[in-house]
Amino acid sequence: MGKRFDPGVQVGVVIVGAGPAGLVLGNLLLDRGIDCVILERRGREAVEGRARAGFLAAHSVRVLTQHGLADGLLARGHTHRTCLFRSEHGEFTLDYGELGRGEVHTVYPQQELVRDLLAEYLRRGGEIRFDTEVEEISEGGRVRTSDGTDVTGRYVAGCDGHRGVARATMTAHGTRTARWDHGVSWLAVLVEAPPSMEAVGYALHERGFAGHMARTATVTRYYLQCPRGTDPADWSADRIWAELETRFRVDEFGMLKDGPVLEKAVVDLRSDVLDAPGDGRLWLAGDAAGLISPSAAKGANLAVLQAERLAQALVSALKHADESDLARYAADCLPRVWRAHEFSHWMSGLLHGPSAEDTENTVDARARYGRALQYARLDSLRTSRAHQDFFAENYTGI
Ligand code: RFL
Repeated sequence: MGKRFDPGVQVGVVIVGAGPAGLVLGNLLLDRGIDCVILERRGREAVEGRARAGFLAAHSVRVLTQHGLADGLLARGHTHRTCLFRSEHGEFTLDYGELGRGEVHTVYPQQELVRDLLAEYLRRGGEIRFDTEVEEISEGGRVRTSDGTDVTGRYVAGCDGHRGVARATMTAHGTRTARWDHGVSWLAVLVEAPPSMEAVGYALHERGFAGHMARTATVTRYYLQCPRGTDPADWSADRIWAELETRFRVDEFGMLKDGPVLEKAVVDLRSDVLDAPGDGRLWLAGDAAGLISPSAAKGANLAVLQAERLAQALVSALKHADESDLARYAADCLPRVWRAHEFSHWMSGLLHGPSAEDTENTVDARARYGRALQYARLDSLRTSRAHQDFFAENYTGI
């Protein structure tokens, strides 16, 4: 793909992984005349077909626009400005576009963004090798791949997700990880049906959380909180729709628009952040540097933020032999990363209430306490303008 890569030559940056982080980084480096190669373990079709995120924060849209990467999302994405909370106490809608900093989301499926970024990367003359798994990253920037070739980079950018080799390399060298297990899982479902509401829908229910997120005019994402260890195969389409209807209280609020289930997968809600997202020749961005639970839809947005910062730092290092931006990369990103985690963590508490472990307790005082806190949070959000502004700022911000 692209011009033939010569394994004997040292490149400026070897990028591991062609997700949002790797592809944004690659595009920004090419734009500044830095040579790079992306090594991706999957095939092109798999990379372009992986449906995950959909909500882009205003900051991400600004970065992508500024670097000529937003044509697709500006043409085909649509803005989203309201979210709705439904519970046994009724429902209310927050027009977050009118609150906080007045920012909105752009809804654009991650696989379409990845497709656009890849097309642009190739148009800019970038090299990418699909079906090439990185097995080892050595000191000195040498990267060993599954086909036995070594590729050496002046720098290596680990953009290979939270189970990737880049993170394993950092932790093997003593980098510590701060980690939180939210103790719940979501059955993440994509259905071929138009959105049922204009807003993002959050349903709080004693049977667990349910979520509704628009993707396109014909595809909608739903989430159902489920116990750890749930097998998606146990969830037939009928069971999924029945549970969504119960948790969204359709008897009271009206039916959901149903349709065939296209995809279902279980996501365990876990978050972690590496103390140091890089050192020496190896620098990490996106999920490789930290995984964030999907409660507040921040993951892809953090990936864009970090890729942009890392690109700037690598350009200074490679063009001006100045590594001070690289040295500052962690300090530059981590406060914003932690703000996103703090908000995501709060959202997780709002959406989930007590864990299954608590509700199964015979003495369920802890469960009742957790449930009451959940509703106190919701009530504060429903009634306090100050809280609503704070929510909106964090919900759309990065
Ligand atoms: P990715 O997207 O995981 O890409 C990593 C790439 O690296 C490749 N790779 C390797 N390649 C070579 N050698 C190896 N050894 C390799 N190991 C891995 C992989 O094949 C892959 O192509 O990481 P990146 O770029 O950091 O991007 C992160 C985002 O994908 C992720 O944070 C978001 O999808 C999270 N997320 C959401 N984020 C949002 O901002 N808004 C959302 O609405 C949102 N919804 C979601 C989400 C994540 C979800 N799941 C499935 C966890 C909804 C869901 C259901």
